[in-house]
Amino acid sequence: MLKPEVEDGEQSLADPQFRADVLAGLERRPRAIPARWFYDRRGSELFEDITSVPEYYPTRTETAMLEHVCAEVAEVAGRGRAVVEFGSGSSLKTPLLLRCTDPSAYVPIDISGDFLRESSLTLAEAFPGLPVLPFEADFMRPLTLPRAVADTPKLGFFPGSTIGNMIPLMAVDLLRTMRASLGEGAMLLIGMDRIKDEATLVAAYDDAGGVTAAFNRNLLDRINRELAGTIPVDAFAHEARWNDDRARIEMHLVATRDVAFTVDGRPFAIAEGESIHTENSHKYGSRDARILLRSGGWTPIREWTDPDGLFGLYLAEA
Ligand code: AVI
Repeated sequence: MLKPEVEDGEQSLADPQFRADVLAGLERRPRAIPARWFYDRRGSELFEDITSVPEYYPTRTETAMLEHVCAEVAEVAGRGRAVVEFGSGSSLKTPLLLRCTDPSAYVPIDISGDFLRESSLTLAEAFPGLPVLPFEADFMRPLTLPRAVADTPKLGFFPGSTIGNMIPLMAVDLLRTMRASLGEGAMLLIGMDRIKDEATLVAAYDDAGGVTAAFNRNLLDRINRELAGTIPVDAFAHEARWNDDRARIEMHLVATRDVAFTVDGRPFAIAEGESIHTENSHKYGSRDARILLRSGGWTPIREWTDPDGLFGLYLAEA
């Protein structure tokens, strides 16, 4: 997804889907740009930084949980499955799972080939003898997995509560797609962040050090870089809001003054106080998570949470 920077006046070389999503998103009301566009190189680095800020509990909580529940996952799922990780990214939680499930192969799937290649090499070194079969693909679409694992039962792995970044309708679609991609007899280990008090949730998405704010505003920098935009980034404030009706944290970029700018030559005006909605992060209680899984064609068979009930891990079977 990395694209060269564009000089003023040069024709933009950006991803056509990025251009289409940004222009349509700025045009519509309320204005909204899909969160997937956060993740250029800088955005991916900033996300890695977020995972270690004190307020952002999901990553460290889920990682600690994995260490504890892994043996039980192995017991229920059985050894020798092919572990298929959806959106493997930098795969930091993966070794924890691979160590105890004794897989026959590891198939990391990611849309970003750069990340995928780097993390696959690291894992292959850490697990000599384990076939690591990186698969550059968009896991939102049905996939035919590598032939080497065609006849092996799969254990899908979808940590990080990434499912929460989709509206429930899309989340259900994705679960169904995963079921189809993983095939007969598959199991799925999935992480979902839980509903909790508003202050903890808002702080996790608006840390005092401003890392999440930088992550959010990097989207505007990216638009300026790749779509010849003239957005005055300093005129937008990061805001994290808890939407109780929809059980989700929303991230917004709110104009702190009236602004006018162009993107790809198209003019836009945003009034003070108006926002661009940039991300949803849905939270699921235990029942909600089980209903979601069942709606997506999966039967939940085990679930775990941490001592503070912050995060949920679910093991389900197809
Ligand atoms: C990737 N995803 C699960 C993160 C989340 O918590 O929704 C993205 C994120 N956005 C702001 N902080 C983290």
